[in-house]
Amino acid sequence: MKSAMLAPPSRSSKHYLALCGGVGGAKLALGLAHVLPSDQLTIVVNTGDDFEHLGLSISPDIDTVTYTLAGLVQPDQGWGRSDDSFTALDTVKRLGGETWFQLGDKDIGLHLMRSMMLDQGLSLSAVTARIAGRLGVAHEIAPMTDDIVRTVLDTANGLMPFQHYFVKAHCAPVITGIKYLGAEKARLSAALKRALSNPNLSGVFICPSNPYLSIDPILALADVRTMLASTPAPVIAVAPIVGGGAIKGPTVKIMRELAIEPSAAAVATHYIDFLDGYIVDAADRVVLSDVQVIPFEIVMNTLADKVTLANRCLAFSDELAGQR
Ligand code: FO1
Repeated sequence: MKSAMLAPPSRSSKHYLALCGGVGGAKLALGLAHVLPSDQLTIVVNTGDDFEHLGLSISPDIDTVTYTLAGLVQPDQGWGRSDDSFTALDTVKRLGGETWFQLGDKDIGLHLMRSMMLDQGLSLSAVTARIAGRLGVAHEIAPMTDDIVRTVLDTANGLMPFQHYFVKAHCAPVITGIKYLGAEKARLSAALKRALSNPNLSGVFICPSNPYLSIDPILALADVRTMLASTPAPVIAVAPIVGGGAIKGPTVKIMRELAIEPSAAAVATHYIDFLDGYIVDAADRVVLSDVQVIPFEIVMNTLADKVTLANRCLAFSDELAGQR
């Protein structure tokens, strides 16, 4: 819990930062984008899942957030484009290429453009901003870094690249550790640095993404944990676990394998050096000294759920700032 507190800035000058991964995080990011004007929100996305595949530069979490905010995401799976076709991948299969990573035709169009712009020397930040703008997203979506960081899993069979573990192997291998290769030397993206040092920063929201696979790569960047611990803005996390089960994905499996009790409380403890507020499901009784915990409906199925939770996050940040 931080002690240095500033008087809250006037409403119109407030700025907020959301840190997120893919599907779960994108839901809260969408809610925040619905309730905040575009100049008051920066969404910084994990790039540890990025990889080069079939000659393309793929940034799955950035694309999930972008498609979600653009209203283009495939709604059942929460990633990829809605109404996509797989003609290109059929050809890849016929020619003996790898098809374990589902790339739709519309999605491939985006990856072609990203790959070309990166090859031309544009930064991932510039490419992300250009794509989001072209798809009609007004809010700022930025990678955590323009440098290369790659999440790899330590398994009994050696190190596995993230997408090989997550998609190709369906998260089945038992993991003994996680590494974020390149993170210690990677520089923060301009958007992340700007948001964290913005004197009007009024709240940082850690979205309900996988703490170890999606948020930790961001926290592994030099100085991010220290900057979160020292910002006068309240830092609030939304639990990715409800009643001891992950809302989505392998969070609980990973926690067990890393010998961490799979609970909402354990996730808060993971963030304890910078956390001011924690939003949990009413089923989870979490008591933490120096962190205010509030129960709320955190499972977001509908747009209304996302907007309601986003509004609660904003009100909570006001409440915490007001207590300082
Ligand atoms: N996730 C899967 O489980 N299977 C896939 O084939 C898959 C393809 C894919 C293509 C583009 C994209 O942007 C995301 C895609 N994802 C797929 C999601 C992604 O692998 C993960 O959800 C994230 O990396 C974890 O946040």
